[in-house]
Amino acid sequence: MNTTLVIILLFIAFKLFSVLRRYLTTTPRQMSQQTISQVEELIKTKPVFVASKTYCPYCSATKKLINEIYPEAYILELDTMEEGSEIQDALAKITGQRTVPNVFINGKHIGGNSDLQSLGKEKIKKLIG
Ligand SMILES: N[C@@H](CCC(=O)N[C@@H](CS)C(=O)NCC(=O)O)C(=O)O
Repeated sequence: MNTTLVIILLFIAFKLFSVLRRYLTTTPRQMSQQTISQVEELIKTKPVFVASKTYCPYCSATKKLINEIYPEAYILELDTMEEGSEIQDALAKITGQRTVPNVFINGKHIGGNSDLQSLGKEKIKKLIG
């Protein structure tokens, strides 16, 4: 009798733990106001700021084009940074864009790689100043 009760209780505890673990791991991270401010500061102070990921082909195309025009661009490789996901969340909150690359020129949000490419070199040069 006691053994059956212990088994039932263990089963219930295990189920509760599984549900709780699923809930905790799918709840979005709380992004700090500090991260949002840091990202806003980068957008404001860097002539060209690109949030990128090392394995992303769109990011490679963006970096290639930017490097031809403005090699001093400030590039963050989010997948190599501990706080990369939090920065990506902050960028999504600020711009509404979650994907990388996420490109800014003189504080202006340009968008992703297709947005940058469609501007063309001359327009990009003008925006950089
Ligand atoms: N149309 C976008 C495509 C960008 C895109 O799909 N990027 C992928 C990485 S290659 C992405 O951000 N995936 C979501 C993520 O990495 O969180 C552009 O031109 O920039």
